[in-house]
Amino acid sequence: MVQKHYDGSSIQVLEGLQAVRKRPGMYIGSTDIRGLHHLIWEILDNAIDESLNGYGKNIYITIEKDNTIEIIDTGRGVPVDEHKSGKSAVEVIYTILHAGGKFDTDSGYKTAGGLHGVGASVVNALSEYLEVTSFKDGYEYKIRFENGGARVGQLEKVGPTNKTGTKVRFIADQSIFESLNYNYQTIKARVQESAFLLEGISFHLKDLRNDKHETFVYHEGIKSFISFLCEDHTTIGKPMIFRGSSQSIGVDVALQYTDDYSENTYSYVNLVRTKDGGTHEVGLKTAITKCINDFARKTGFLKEKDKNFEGSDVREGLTMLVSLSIPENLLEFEGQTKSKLGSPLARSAVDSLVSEKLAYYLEENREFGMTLVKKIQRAASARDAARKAREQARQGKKGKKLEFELSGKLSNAQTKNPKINELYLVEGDSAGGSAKGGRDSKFQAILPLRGKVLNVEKESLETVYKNVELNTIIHCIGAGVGLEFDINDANYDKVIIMTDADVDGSHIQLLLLTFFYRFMRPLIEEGRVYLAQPPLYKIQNKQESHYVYSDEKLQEYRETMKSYEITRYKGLGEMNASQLWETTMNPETRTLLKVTIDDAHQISRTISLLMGKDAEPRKEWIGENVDFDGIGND
Ligand code: 28G
Repeated sequence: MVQKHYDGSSIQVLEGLQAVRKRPGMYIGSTDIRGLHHLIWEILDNAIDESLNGYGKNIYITIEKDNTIEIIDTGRGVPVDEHKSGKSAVEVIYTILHAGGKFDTDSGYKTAGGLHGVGASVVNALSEYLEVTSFKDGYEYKIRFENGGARVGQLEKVGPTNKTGTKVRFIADQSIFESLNYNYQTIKARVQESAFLLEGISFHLKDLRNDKHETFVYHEGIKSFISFLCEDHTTIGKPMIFRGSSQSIGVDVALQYTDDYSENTYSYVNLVRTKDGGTHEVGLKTAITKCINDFARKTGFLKEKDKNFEGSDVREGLTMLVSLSIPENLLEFEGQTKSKLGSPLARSAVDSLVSEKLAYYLEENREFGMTLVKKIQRAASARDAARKAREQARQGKKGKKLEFELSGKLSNAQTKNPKINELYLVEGDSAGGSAKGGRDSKFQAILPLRGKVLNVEKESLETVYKNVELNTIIHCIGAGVGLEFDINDANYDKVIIMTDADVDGSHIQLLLLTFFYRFMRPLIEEGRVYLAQPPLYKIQNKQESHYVYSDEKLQEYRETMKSYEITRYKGLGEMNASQLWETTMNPETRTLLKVTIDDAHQISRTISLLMGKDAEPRKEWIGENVDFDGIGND
């Protein structure tokens, strides 16, 4: 590896850390839990960069009881040599904001941090304290900052060591962040994803708040990743792994068919997820469709008069993973969040690699190829049937007579203001009755759900489009469904799922969320899907009475109130109309949880797992993964 000469002077001095503290959102997006996790990603990305450059095979991440985050890599140690300003390199890195992200990497590949990285100094600016220890060239060095990046003492040469690497410890600043309550699942998902993409690097994750620890290391990289993504699904054939490079773009592709109806794409550029896709995904999908059609014709399955299979038929049940490494000079991103790849060369690189290797694979595995073509043929016929059913559903949207049955009866709002109106989806007729009685009928609409909600992850499109319960919801929201969904036509500003606080209730929540995720995704993306929060208890004595929404709060009241009586609400039906209004529906006093799906792949992967008979993992998962961050009187 060619090493550039480093004297610490190339780092540009731009602005003080004070600017970061004044407007943290500009640097890390927000000061909620998402922004909080950003601090970890920032430091972790630096550790990952170092190991990607070939230095260090282990990375340690620890969440401590006092919310200290400790990250250690076993690389070369962050440089401590003196900069011409008189500051050490490590101090410069941790106190000076860098223009356009981070310093160059050794290899010319801007990696993880290079894409969204704002630099370690931003983390320092937003920390109560931050300590960096560098184990470098035989010595241990340490520097400490407090209160948003003010150095405390000097860079200290602690003494000799035979270790090499970097250790960073920090506590996020309480006065800046809404909470320091790190989510283990969020961190785990990110760490595990990095471990898949960084074949052979071990990630040791520890949570000292509850003595959890896990190590992630995968020696088969994306092959392990795709198997993991499909592990709870019935696979068809083996994972197909294609690897190569063209025009200095490294391409890694993994494909796995399952008997599911949905398709999933995971694309990465220099280890960062490109959730809005881009040219690499286009190249991949074009190549797959082309190869399969070629194969179907070559084998005589498709005759001359037959039409080609469409991409969506070819991709039914297909999970696709594509990971590129692109040198910095070829990187182009698009879109508001810069998470869509624009590089034209990425398209041709992926297309040519997959075209060549998939054609060869099908040739070598003819029997599998034939099974696949038959499956795709079935998908194509089902698509025709679904199209007919969907046209019916769309007629509903345009207000024509419906040719299918609607389930419950919508009690609509009196005004028609899509900017303020709310649709409550309520579990069961009896709770539906109370909700109707209690609501503010000016802007709140109630739709009681009667039947079971379909698990859309398990059913064909045709079944979904014919399902009475879902059709009723589609019809009420009025914005179409699937490809035709147009959020501008939605009749409601908020869709609020209101279920009992029990296992069945959480099951219904999950099924509805799955449906919205698969068929009305913009509704979730725009933060318009909510979960109502009915109280779990009422505690009262002669002096006072309170509705209680959590077990912790109940415990608090128990400790402060003298004699009391507790009512446990098992279901919505146990509250009368005015209680339901007061506790759960009144915008002045209610708590709504906004559903934001942080990690779409986690949801789609987890849903089938959770739909089993075991209720515990499901409840736990909802608690930990659906981001309940829109608390309060929105
Ligand atoms: C533990 C948590 C976070 C890091 C290093 C190692 C070097 C380095 C980091 O250099 C400046 C600019 C481009 C090379 C590089 C050490 C070369 C020689 C490094 C980390 C120099 C920064 N010796 N390890 N930065 N580059 N780990 N972990 O931050 O040319 S940052």
